[in-house]
Amino acid sequence: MRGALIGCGFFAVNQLHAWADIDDVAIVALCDRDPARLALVGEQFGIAARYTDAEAMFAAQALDFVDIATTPPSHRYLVEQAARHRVPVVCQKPFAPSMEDARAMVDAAEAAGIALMVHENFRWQTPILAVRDVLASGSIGRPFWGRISFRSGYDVFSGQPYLATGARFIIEDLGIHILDVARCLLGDATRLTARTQRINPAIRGEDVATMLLDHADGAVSVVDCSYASRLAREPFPETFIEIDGTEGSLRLTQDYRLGVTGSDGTSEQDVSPPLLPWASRPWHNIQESVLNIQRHWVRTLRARTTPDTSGRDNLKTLALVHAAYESAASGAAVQLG
Ligand code: NAD
Ligand code: 89Y
Repeated sequence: MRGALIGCGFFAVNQLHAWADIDDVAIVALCDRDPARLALVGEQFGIAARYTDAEAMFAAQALDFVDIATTPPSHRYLVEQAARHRVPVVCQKPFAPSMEDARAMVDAAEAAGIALMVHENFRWQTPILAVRDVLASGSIGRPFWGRISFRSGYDVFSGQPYLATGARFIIEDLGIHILDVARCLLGDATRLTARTQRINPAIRGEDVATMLLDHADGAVSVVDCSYASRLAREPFPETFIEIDGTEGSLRLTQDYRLGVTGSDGTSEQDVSPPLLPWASRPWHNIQESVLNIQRHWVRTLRARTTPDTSGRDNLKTLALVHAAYESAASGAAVQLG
């Protein structure tokens, strides 16, 4: 499969390493409007076909897919361009700055008959896959309560300086992942209530968010995230999960320990992600999920099936993000359609 990547920034390097690990897939062209970034990443990965303009790349290259790794303001324009060229597309999260843009992107892909997957990778982390397996086994029964929690004091601004300058920060950047994990584990939400705080005075947006979700089948969850939490042992980028079910409970705790209590008693296992050769701690958990989601994309593209985090599916995750900001602003609960 011949792929191209647009946006050779901070995170795209992980995506390029992961593509290189997948058999029969080659990234044959790169695009970035910044010539210095384009040259640096092109040299690192030995990719000679380089473009500063995506239209020129689509016109010149025969592609089986394109991977969009730019920040959200360019996502709609680039996804619609890919759709015009009938090239299947993977697009980084956050899918779009507005629901209107996101719906237009889904419509454009469906009208062109191309696959569209959002690179929503946290649900593909090895420890979270282990939690999904426990739920699927039925050993804790029907989940009725959950907490999905990501609290850290890690300096994300050094690698991603734009995160400090936007009016919105943690829900849009990080909360989106754990809201997606909540959906994936406990099903779609019907109502959301949120509170936000800004603790770090050096940034513009909120860096703490606390959300309460009502799920369609009756479960309730607390989804909370913080980049203002100074902890005894920095857990970045681990997501902690607590789920209580009718027959037992599970707890995913620090250092990737998964405890499960069911009718057979309690067990605990290490569900650490592997350290891939190109990965580095503490990012290796996120980095391995990039490989997992990209493998999923290749499988679904070959089989002509719909990826789990398709553009249409991701509208529901993005709706939770927008509902959270709306609820935090009004103080009221937001009903989800
Ligand atoms: P970045 O700013 O480092 O890189 C973006 C690159 O895109 C830049 O080199 C920029 O020049 C280029 N670009 C922007 N608009 C372009 C256009 N129209 N045409 C060509 N090139 C263009 O950003 P980043 O930190 O790498 O983040 C990129 C995306 O990845 C963001 O949406 C971010 O939220 C996401 N991200 C995801 C994860 C994850 O785990 N899924 C982790 C980190 C970042
Ligand atoms: O951009 C964010 C993401 O998607 O995962 C972690 C991150 O890099 C910083 O919050």
